[in-house]
Amino acid sequence: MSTAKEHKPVVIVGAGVSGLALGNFLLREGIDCVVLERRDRDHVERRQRAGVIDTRATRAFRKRGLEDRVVGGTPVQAGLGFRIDGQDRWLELPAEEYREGRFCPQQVLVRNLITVFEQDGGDLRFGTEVTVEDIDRPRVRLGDGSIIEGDFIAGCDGSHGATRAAIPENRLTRHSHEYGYAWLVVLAEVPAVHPTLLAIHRRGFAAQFGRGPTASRFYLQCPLDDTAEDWPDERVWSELETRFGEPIATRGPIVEKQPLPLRGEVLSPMSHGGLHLLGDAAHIVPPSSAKGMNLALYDADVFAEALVGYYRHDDPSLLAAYSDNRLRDVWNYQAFATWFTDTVHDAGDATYRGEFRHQVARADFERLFTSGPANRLLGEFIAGLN
Ligand code: RFL
Repeated sequence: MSTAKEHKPVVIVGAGVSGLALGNFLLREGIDCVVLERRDRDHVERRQRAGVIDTRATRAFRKRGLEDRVVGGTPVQAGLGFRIDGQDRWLELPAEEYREGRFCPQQVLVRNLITVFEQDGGDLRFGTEVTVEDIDRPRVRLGDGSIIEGDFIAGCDGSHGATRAAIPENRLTRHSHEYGYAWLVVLAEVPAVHPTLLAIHRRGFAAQFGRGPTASRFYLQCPLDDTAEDWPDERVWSELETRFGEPIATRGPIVEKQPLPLRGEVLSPMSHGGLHLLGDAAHIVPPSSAKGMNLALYDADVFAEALVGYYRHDDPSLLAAYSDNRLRDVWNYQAFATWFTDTVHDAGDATYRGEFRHQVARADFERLFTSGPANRLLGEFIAGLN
């Protein structure tokens, strides 16, 4: 086993959106870093999840001259398409805040980030499983036994990664929330008829999101103990048709089907000695809020600024404030995620949380159509500008 040792100022663990965005941001600033990823390139480039880069995240790329090279896709619509008990209702949202967001599947963003990072001379190593040896004097071990020491470790390795696991339990508080239901997450080779459609129905929430020209993500609210075997393809299609109140135009192959319990989580603080957490390693929001990928990008934006202060201006204050600043923002978006998720689910199937919550959610939902301030607030959260 090799005992080779190298030094990199910033050791980034994980080549998902947060790690790759951070790597690119640092490269633009001339700050040396390495991105270490345990999976192979093909796996990382094919992983399908989010579909929208919001206005604030788009701006983080633009201010560094990366928007044209990294952010693909068409502008998002200035509103949300709902189908409530089979009736269409279009919720118009403030157009100016939306204009800069893009429909861009996560795997397209990741592919572009990898390409740009490599074109610009970045050090990116796939197939490299990392374990963290020390977070106070930052030091990681790679699968071949070699060591990399750094000034900082950026923990960008998701909720099951090695960096959060390296933090002693007595230095960390985990705040978590279970929503009490799951989504059956379905990926199908079917073009999206509607770019985004959210169905509120007595049988449960359902949604469809386009994922590029030939694929769609469908989501079906289901009980926590449901398994993929409970949902043969025929049941998926017929339940979607019931909740959407229309036939599915094309029933293409279903390529992925898995239940995902909806939950929220925040790890506090996000900084521990030389280790700083970003993205899902630090916080989880339910996919219903469409904020997980975007929060990961906000973290990368703020952490990169902090490192620029440290290395270029000899000013460690932003780094010292990173955790507090990010946690304030993360809780704000957890508040949005909780409210939005509760509202669109409780307004449908009352069997999970009762008729009282159902009526409250219907009232909350109606306010979005009748109150300018409520409508604007939703628009700001969706754009990432609140
Ligand atoms: P990632 O993207 O999971 O990347 C973490 C990377 O770390 C690697 N890794 C390691 N590498 C080296 N050594 C180790 N020991 C390692 N351990 C792990 C992993 O292989 C991986 O490559 O985390 P990051 O960067 O924090 O990004 C977070 C986002 O990916 C996530 O929040 C979003 O995908 C969440 N999400 C959505 N976000 C949105 O903004 N809008 C959406 O519409 C949306 N839809 C979704 C979603 C997540 C979903 N799932 C599967 C949970 C829909 C779904 C179904």
